[in-house]
Amino acid sequence: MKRTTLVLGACGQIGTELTLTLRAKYGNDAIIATDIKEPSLIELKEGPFEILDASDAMGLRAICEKHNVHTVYHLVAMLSATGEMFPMKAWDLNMKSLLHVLELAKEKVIEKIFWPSSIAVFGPTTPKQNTPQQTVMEPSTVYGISKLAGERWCEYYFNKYNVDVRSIRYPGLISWKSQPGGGTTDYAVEIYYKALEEGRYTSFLSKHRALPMMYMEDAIRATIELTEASSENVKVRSSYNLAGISFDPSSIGTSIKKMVPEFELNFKPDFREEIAASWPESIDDSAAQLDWGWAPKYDLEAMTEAMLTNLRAKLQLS
Ligand code: AKB
Repeated sequence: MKRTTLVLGACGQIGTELTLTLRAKYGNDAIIATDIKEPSLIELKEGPFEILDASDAMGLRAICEKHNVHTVYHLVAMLSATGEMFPMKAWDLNMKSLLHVLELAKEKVIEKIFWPSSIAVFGPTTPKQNTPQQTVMEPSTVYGISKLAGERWCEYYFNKYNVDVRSIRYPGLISWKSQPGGGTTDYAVEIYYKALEEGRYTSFLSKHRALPMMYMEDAIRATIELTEASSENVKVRSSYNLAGISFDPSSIGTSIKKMVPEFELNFKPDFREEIAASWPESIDDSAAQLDWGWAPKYDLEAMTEAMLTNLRAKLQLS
């Protein structure tokens, strides 16, 4: 039986696009999609799909054995804003599911893992501009604490048990095919929907609150490039810094206005402002550039054009 690739959290913002991209590349049957719920996007059912709670160790093992899984893309997590409402649930889900996958790799049931970390591993004491790969890391959210602990576990399993685990510290991700949920950077997706549907948006982050962000196409490419890079080039086994675009609500508003001149942007910061204020504004990703050749393609203007064009078609707006 051929070895397959498993996506955990295939119905999520990243999981949806990663599953579709991997299936286009390797064929539907080579990619096993799993999630705790049935997919709303019918395309996800065009290949194998299994209902799975990623914190269920036995269920996960059974699916890996049944499908002879080689590589697991672990994309299950409770994000920063929801995590602050349900701290214990966030810790439980984020840690348990990762440790189950690491154990399966240690036992050689599977061979390779991709697991996402986040800019949330950084905190208020981290340098804000051009945040280095190695720096002060004192996260102030449960999500950030769980991601930092996860990074330490990944490096530990690599050093102790030779587990082939790879990871990226994702910035905020912007996509039109699937929506994010429960993150602090979600405003940068909502703003495009509201611009087209209502012509106005009220940002829950303040006008000049800049954050590192990335268009989904770049993020998916980075994810696959790192996972498929030859092992000796993957020198960081905790998680790689990854940079795309850095912008604040005001600049994304200006870029939208160029294509939707009537667009009106207002600001009403809520609890997410404090989370955002604890994160970097821009990221130094020279290690990713050097080790596995990372280079983003999208800047703010190119992303805005892609988002508005694709969303117009998706929402059937003229
Ligand atoms: C969030 O806002 O929680 C996520 C992230 C930056 O990891 N998008």
